[in-house]
Amino acid sequence: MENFLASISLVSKIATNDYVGFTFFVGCMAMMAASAFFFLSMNSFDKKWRTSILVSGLITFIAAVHYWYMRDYWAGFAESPTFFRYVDWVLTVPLMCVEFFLILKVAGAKKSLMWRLIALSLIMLVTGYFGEAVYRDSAWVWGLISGIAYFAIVYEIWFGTAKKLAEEAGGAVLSAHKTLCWFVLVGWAIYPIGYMAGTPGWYEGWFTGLNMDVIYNIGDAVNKIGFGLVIYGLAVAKSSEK
Ligand SMILES: *C/C=C(C)/C=C/C=C(C)/C=C/C1=C(C)CCCC1(C)C
Repeated sequence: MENFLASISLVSKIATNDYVGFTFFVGCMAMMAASAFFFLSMNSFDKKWRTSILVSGLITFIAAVHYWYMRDYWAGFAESPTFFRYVDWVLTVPLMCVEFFLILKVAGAKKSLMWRLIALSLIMLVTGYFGEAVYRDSAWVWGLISGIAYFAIVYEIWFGTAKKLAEEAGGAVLSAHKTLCWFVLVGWAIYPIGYMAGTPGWYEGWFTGLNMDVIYNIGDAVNKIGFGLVIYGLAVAKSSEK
């Protein structure tokens, strides 16, 4: 009877040492709370900033929905939900590139900057998926290609056109841009660590004891919610200027 109830139950147990299950659960809740926060605060800002806050909310909302599924998937199969993970990223990381464009629009950012960042992010993620899910035996090669695309993004925002535009805009836009640059350099660097912890390769043993999903879950919380809060802070600063 008990087994029967367990098999039809909508809730699974989470063991006290199941850090993956725990971080999926908390991650899901945090993404939901962040989405409610961004959406509900939208109307208190000037029209110009509402789109940026909306995109912040969409990023955490899309993640919340994927975390809902990933939490369930992990509870049911005790396997990494790699497919859902990458679908989430393919939708949310390009939106983070859109955020860079939106805040730099005041300085005359062109759509080509946005599309360049989006294209690089898609190369980074699709090659990462190949290494993690399809061609695991050559994971390091795919990881390397992905890493090159990642550094191209870092270069563009730290030293390229995006940087010049941020300098032209100055003030709060420049300082928000700088903080976002740090998120991409340090916060996004969490992901290749997770990748190396979870795929076979010559780097095996570097990160033993670390779990790929736990690392990805921490990375997502830091980057998606943190990124959104930087944009929120910028909108607050800009709306109180006048
Ligand atoms: C909200 C999700 C975010 C910000 C995801 C970012 C993901 C990355 C920066 C992933 C990067 C990777 C590499 C640089 C090399 C190895 C493969 C990846 C895809 C894990």
